Amino acid sequence: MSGGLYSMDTRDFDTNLDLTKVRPYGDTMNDGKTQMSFTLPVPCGDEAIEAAKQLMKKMGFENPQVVFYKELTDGFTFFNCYGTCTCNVDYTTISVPKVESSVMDMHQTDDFIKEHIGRKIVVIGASTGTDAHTVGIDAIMNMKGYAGHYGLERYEMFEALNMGSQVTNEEFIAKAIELNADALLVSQTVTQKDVHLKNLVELVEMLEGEGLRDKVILCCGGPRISHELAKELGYDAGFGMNSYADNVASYIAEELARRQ
Ligand code: B12
Repeated sequence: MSGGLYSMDTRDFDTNLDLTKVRPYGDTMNDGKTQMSFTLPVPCGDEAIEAAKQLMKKMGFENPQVVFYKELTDGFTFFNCYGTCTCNVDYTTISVPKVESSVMDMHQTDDFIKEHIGRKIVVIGASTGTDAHTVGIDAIMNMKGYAGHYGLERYEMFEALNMGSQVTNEEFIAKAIELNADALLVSQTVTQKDVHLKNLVELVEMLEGEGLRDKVILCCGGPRISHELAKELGYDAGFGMNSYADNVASYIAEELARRQ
């Protein structure tokens, strides 16, 4: 152990931690304390609070407490609850599929592309279908970037076009053909009634129909997207919360180099 107290993992001190039986904690290790929030379609009042507590019990929480509640509108109540979770998971057996790529910063990626590809990479991005959320795809593509990570438009070795939101799969594919795109980036935020699945799968099928699927690197991203889901849907890679242009830029550069 080096670096003194501040660099030590505080978990090293707790002898009660068993990674084969992990559960939430609030005050002391393994106490199970959990915060839950939800809305019930019932009027705000004592009966609503009792309903929330009973639901917490049915969900398996011991000692349920409502610590905050508020009427959202007539007939709807929002709750914050605390309860004790009694189950646990074996953290040591968990394995999550991940995008196989290193994560380089903008300059390293540009240098990698110069050395291994020798030309600019053409990338098109859009929030497709009925999805009107633009902030995610902007975060990845905009010149100014997001949270201190420059977007693809800022990269010297990417030719990046952000088509915005509510772009149909037809328009998206037409643009990919017109610009001879190397990589397509799809953003999906709304997942209500699984609309994202339908839309993402439709794009894959249309690309296959055009004979284009194998000619492009196909990525999707959004708050409810995982790499595992993306692969299941026929994408090359998926990027979820806390991903930045660095992640997808590094992946595209390395994947294109692999395919050459
Ligand atoms: C802003 C917002 C809106 C704005 C959007 C404005 C705009 N120009 O984008 C407006 C008001 C228009 C809107 C509308 C709606 N919204 Co809205 N909205 C949000 C809100 C508050 C923030 C979303 C956001 O900007 N996040 C910030 C960005 C940076 O995060 P991100 O999208 O996750 O992106 C990151 C990663 O996911 C990833 N990423 C994203 N895309 C991609 C793509 C690639 C290729 C890669 C590599 C990475 C990547 O990188 C990003 C940076 O890390 C969320 C709630 C929330 N707090 O999250 C609800 C939310 C997303 N909206 C929601 C809903 C339901 C709607 C509406 C259906 C509401 C309605 N009934 O009308 C409509 C739908 C409109 C439509 N047709 O799409 C729900 C979605 C629930 C669900 N799972 O389906 C949320 C979660 C709110 C909620 N709790 O109910 N919304």
